[in-house]
Amino acid sequence: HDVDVPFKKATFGMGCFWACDALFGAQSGVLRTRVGYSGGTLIDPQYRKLGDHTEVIEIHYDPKQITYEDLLQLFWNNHEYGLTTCVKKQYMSLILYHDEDQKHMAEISLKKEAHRRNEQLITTIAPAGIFYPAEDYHQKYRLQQHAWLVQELGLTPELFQTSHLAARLNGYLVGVGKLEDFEKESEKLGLSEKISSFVRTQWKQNEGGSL
Ligand code: MHO
Repeated sequence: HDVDVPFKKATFGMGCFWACDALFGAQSGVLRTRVGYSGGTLIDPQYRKLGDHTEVIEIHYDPKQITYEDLLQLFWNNHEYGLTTCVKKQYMSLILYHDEDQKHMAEISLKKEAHRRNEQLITTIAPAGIFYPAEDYHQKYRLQQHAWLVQELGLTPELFQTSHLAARLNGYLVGVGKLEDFEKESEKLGLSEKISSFVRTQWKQNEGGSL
């Protein structure tokens, strides 16, 4: 279920975290993802009591396969409510950096993006603080809509936050990533033919749709 290589973390808020989870989960170089609440001060936020927190995704990535710049590009291009209108804090555009390099790259990329769009962007860049994982039912939300799949793969609530396989399938099922990548990795992931063909069909049905 997991891939044991050195990794870095990236944390972004860009709208409802279900969509981000799917978007990043199927990018090559992304090892695992989890969704949660961060950026605010309330202790132990919950979905129904978020306080000043934002819905965010925490990505673990292999910097040899995907760069922080690549992740930032996906960030800029996939906001649920755009980059210019203020939305409530729950869905704000937020980059939480994990080190000075990330801070620097985020600042440069914000400037470039604002220039390219010729607009003032509302994105906030801040240091990553405490990340509170969201409730189990929010993790790998798209995958969890297929109970039989969850069962056949032996996915537990804990694995929803740590499993490489869960992250990949959660994206592929809604048509994210490349089908050829899926074909290449389906064997490595140890998927049965039944599961592979189901994922393939879902990918084709959902490709290019909303996440
Ligand atoms: N529009 C979504 C928001 C959920 S997301 C976890 C809904 O159906 O409630 O904020």
